[in-house]
Amino acid sequence: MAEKLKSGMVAIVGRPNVGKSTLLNAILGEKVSIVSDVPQTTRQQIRGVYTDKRGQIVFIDTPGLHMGRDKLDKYMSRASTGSIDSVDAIIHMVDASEKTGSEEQYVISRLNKCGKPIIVGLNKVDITKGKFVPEYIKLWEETRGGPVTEMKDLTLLPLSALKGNNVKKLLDLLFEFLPEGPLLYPEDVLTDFPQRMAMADLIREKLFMLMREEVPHSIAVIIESVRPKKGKVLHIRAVILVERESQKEIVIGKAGAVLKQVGTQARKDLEDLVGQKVFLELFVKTNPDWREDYGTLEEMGYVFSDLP
Ligand SMILES: Nc1nc2c(ncn2[C@@H]2O[C@H](COP(=O)(O)OP(=O)(O)OP(=O)(O)O)[C@@H](O)[C@H]2O)c(=O)[nH]1
Ligand SMILES: [Mg+2]
Repeated sequence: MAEKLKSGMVAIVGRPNVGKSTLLNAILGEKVSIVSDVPQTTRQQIRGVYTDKRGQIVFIDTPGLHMGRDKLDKYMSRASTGSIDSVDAIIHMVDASEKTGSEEQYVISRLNKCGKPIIVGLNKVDITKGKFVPEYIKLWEETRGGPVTEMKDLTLLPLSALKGNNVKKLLDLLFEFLPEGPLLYPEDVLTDFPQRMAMADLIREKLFMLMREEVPHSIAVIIESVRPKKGKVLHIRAVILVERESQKEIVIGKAGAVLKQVGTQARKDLEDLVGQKVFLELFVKTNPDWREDYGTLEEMGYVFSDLP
């Protein structure tokens, strides 16, 4: 007789920029969550569904935990810690090529007493062969007051989300922890992230890749309209919000050069997403308070009432 199916939810949490979204994409073999080298790239929970003959794992990619103060920061923090209570297991992602910091301590303090199986994903071992792994182990040991080898709920796993190293092993471990249960989503579902938000995020990813310094955190994208144009072309109209006039100039670039590059790169990804030709129209507007403005945040798709 075939073994019973297993299923459950797994949250991927950690500080910004450690590779959480890269891991989700590596597991799914498709780009579901945007990735950039700018911290705080992911701004909300993104579910990715992995299915094989053993069953199904619903992964929740979360915003990197950090200590910001405005409404968007608070939303991001709730989207991250709020996921901890509703899952069967947790992947605590760390960047083992970088030193630990106060943010790491904060993450561990949130995870410490959650009572769920935790896999510590020691990521980016492809860069410095996990130079700082002992620091992360020490942090957990200090928090718990004992050796990691005696922590039954904690498993350490070196990873390279970028190269895909140990991703299969991670899935094996998770299927061991998960309870028996039916598929939670139809077999062919990859994500439940609303398509408009996925579109906005793809455009934001290109902006993050091209912008430097503090500009990315001042950027948001709203999809204003999506409608079929003549033939098989999909017409997408998007507004890029920035906080200051000076940022507007940077985003547009000399003679529109930056905006043009964003448009070209984003259009390719959007065409992959929707499976048809796309005509992309981009506008840049200034709104100094968007990170604090519920109305604007809701227009972007952030649903505050969905969070605990
Ligand atoms: N060398 C190396 N780079 C990686 C690895 N995993 C992720 N990265 C890079 O690290 C950067 C951040 O990756 P993300 O997946 O966006 O990180 P994140 O944890 O989702 O970040 P936030 O959404 O900002 O919290 C990107 O430039 C990735 O290409 C890895 O295993 N090795
Ligand atoms: Mg991310």
